[in-house]
Amino acid sequence: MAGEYRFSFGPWNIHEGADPFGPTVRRGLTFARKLKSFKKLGFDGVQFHDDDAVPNMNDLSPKEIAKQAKEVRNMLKEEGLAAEFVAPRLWEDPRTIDGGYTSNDAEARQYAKERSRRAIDIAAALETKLIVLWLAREGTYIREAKDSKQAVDRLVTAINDMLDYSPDIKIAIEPKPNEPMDQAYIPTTGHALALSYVTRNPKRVGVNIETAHVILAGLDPSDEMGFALACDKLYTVHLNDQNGLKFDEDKSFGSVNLRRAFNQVRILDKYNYGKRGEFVGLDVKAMRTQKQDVATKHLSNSRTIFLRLVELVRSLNQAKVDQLIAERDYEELDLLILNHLMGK
Ligand code: 3MF
Ligand code: MG
Repeated sequence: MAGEYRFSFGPWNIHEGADPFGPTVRRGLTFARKLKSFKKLGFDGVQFHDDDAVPNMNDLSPKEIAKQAKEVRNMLKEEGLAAEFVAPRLWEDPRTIDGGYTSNDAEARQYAKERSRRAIDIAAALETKLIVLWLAREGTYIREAKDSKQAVDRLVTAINDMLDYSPDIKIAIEPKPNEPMDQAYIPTTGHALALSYVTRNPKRVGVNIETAHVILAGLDPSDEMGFALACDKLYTVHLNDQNGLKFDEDKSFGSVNLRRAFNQVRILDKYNYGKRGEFVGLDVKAMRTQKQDVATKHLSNSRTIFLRLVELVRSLNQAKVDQLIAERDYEELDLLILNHLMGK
């Protein structure tokens, strides 16, 4: 069963444990060292920010960027790994303090456009067609700072530019309702898919659904996945977990609410997610308390839980489920699911 699914994570998921209130608590590992751990942990795919692949890209010409990215592609090949996607990291540069695509400053918007094109070049060099857009700073801290209609028009312009720049790529928007901004312009799957339909080529614009982001929006992750599947737009997922409405926690998959995790796996497995090459992507963070030599368990554990939940999904007595639905006895169905999750 493990072989039916291919798993991915990003190098930022192995990290030093700094948080807004305290410094790093673990040694940093080089990108090359991190790459060595993918296969050992049971992963075949690597998610990239553009500058994970080419760290100093702002100082390089497009040609130099492509050359460095090709070296990374060779490193991946040596490890037997594939790049899953490249995401332009538009939230760290001083020019994008007020956002990239939706900034009020035309120079910042120009930078965001150029940077996105370079991310697409990097994706080509890494041999992936998927671009993820986490629209981190495309929002506001106060309502009056930007014009919301104009902001969405600008997002469409930016996405159209990327689609025109490369006929090969597909774009997966990763919605998130808040953090770092107070209000993000594309907070949910519904917003992302509506945005897709006003771009030049809706067939190439879909979503990356992250469990924690959906929970922060007060919605159900498996329902959001079902929505995207119905629109044939679930290009990838960022599985993790989230304990209520607080900062984005990126906890291990299933660690807060096993039933919620079960239902995500259930909808994915039912509708053959992965059969067209989609990865089961994780976006999980090790707890700050975790010691150096055991600071990748959040990754292997999340993968293990996913696979155990696949078993549970497939061993659920579906005939019984159907019967209880027909009888409209949802109390009994509730108990059936809870018992099943408890191994009874
Ligand atoms: C933020 C995120 C990001 C994105 C990543 C890829 C750091 O909440 O989830 O992870 O997933 O940047 O776009
Ligand atoms: Mg994410």
